[in-house]
Amino acid sequence: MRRKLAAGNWKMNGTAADLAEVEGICKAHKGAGVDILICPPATLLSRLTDAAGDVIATGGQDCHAKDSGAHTGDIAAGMLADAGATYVILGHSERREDHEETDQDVREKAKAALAAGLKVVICVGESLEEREAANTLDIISGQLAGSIPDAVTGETLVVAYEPIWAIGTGKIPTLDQIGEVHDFIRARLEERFGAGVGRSTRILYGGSVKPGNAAEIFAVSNVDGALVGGASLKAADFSPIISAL
Ligand code: G2H
Repeated sequence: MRRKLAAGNWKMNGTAADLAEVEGICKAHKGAGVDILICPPATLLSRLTDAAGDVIATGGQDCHAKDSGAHTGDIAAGMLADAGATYVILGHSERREDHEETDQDVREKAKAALAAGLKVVICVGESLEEREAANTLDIISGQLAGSIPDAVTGETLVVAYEPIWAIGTGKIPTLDQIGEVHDFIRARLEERFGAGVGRSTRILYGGSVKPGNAAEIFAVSNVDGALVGGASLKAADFSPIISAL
C-alpha cells in the first residue's frame, strides 16, 4: 500500500512571513494519515523544518552532485539534510530549462542525494510540441531511464509526472492522458526495478493542481499524490488539496 503524498514546491517564493501558512497546515492535518512535504527556497529550509514539526516533511528544490567545494551559489545534498530536509526535488523542468540540466546531471545529483540520506522526487514530463508529435511516452521513457540511478528503493524514490505545458498555466491533461502516463511510468519502474520497488514507488502528478481539480486527479489510477506549485503557497489552497488525497 503506497502512502499518499502531497508535496508543495514553493519555487522562488516565500519569506519568513509565509511560515504562518505552515502553522495553519500543521494544525489542520496533524495525524491525517498522509504524507505532506514542503520544499521551500533554501533560505527558509531550516526555519520551515522547525515550524513543520512532525506533521510536514521538508525538502530542497535542487542539490549539487558533489559533496562540497568551489561551487558558488550551489548547495550540497548533505547541507540540505543538515538543515532538516528529508527530500529533494530533482530534474524539475524549470531546472532542466533554466540551467540546461540533462538526465545525466539529474542522475548524478540523485546519487549524491541518496548518499546523503535524502529521498528524491525526480521530475519528468513532455513539452507541448512533444505531446502534439505523439512522443510523450518516448520522452518519459528516456527521462526515467536517464535520470533515475540504480540504487533506489520504493521508500527513497518518488517520481513526479509534470507535463511542461501544464505548469503554472491553469491547463491540465485529460484524466485519461494522466492515467496513461502514470500507468506507463509504473510499468517502466516494474520492468527496471522489479515488482517490489516498481509497485511501492509513489508517482505524483504535477502541473496546475488546484483545490478544484485535485480530487478528480487523485482518483486516476497510479496517481499517488501531487507536486503542487502555486497552490502550495497558501494554506487556504494547499489544505483542501491535502484533504482530497
Ligand atoms: C509544476 C508545479 C509544481 P504549478 O511545476 O512543481 O507548479 O502547480 O504552479 O503548476
